[in-house]
Amino acid sequence: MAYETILVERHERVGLIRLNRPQALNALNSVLIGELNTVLDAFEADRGIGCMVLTGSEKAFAAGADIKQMQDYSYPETYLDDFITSWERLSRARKPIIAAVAGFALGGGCELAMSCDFILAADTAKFGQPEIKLGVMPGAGGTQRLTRFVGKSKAMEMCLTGRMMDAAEAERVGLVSRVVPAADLVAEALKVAKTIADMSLPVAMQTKESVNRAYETTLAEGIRFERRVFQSQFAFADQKEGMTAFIEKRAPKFQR
Ligand code: CO8
Repeated sequence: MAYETILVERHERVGLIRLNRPQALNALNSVLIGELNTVLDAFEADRGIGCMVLTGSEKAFAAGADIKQMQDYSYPETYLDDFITSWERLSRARKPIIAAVAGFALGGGCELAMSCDFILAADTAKFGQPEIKLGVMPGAGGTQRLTRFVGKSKAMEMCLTGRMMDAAEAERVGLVSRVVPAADLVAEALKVAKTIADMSLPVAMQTKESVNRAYETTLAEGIRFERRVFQSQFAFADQKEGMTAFIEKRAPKFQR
């Protein structure tokens, strides 16, 4: 299927989604979010996909929500249209999804990247929540997710001044998992995604769910949740296969 604002590729068990509005530095409009959500639904329903990668162009992951679309929005419209709620589909993805960020990830673009499970950055990446310069504040999770990633002091400074953070700073403060040369970004993201896609799919999904619990509950509740899920994994054939393969010194063949 052809889309107007994204490009979609399959690399064996990895689904690759490229944001593709080059004329607007991949600014996120409602068509793009709708198309992204359609592809996420399709990849999630597809047993042949074990991991996803979301990326942009060399110049921009996404330079934010589309300012030209938002400019004339009224408060009743934002409320009645439930503006932004459709963006939550990404954070509800059950399968692992990696953000591969080169260039600008600003405003809603930074929020979109933070809604993925982890961020792999090119050395050209620049992150920021510049909404305050437009007379608004982050509205798709920026004040909450950035604070959890980098702590109060740095998040407060970024949101109050709108300054950008480069890739080295983003790695130092834990916003991104790793920085790689820009030319290698997508290949490296696909390689990491393949590693994940080759694991047991239900175990990878449960691992993601469990790590996310760390953000949503107390430590004691999170530990209890983890233990119950871990115990239940002894019902999977993949547990027998994984441990047997180790003992037999061979690669495991997980069911999908
Ligand atoms: N929206 C719409 N168009 C954009 C956006 C954007 N966010 N960013 C860039 N563009 C367009 C420019 O208008 C320009 O178009 P044209 O050629 O027609 O004038 C084209 O992309 C290229 O941009 P520039 O010429 O500005 O390129 P530069 O390399 O000079 O600058 C920057 C790059 C620094 C990234 C600059 O474009 C910029 O500052 N962009 C805006 C960044 C920003 O403020 N982002 C936050 C937006 S608000 C937001 O994301 C709120 C999210 C809350 C949730 C929203 C839910 C929908």
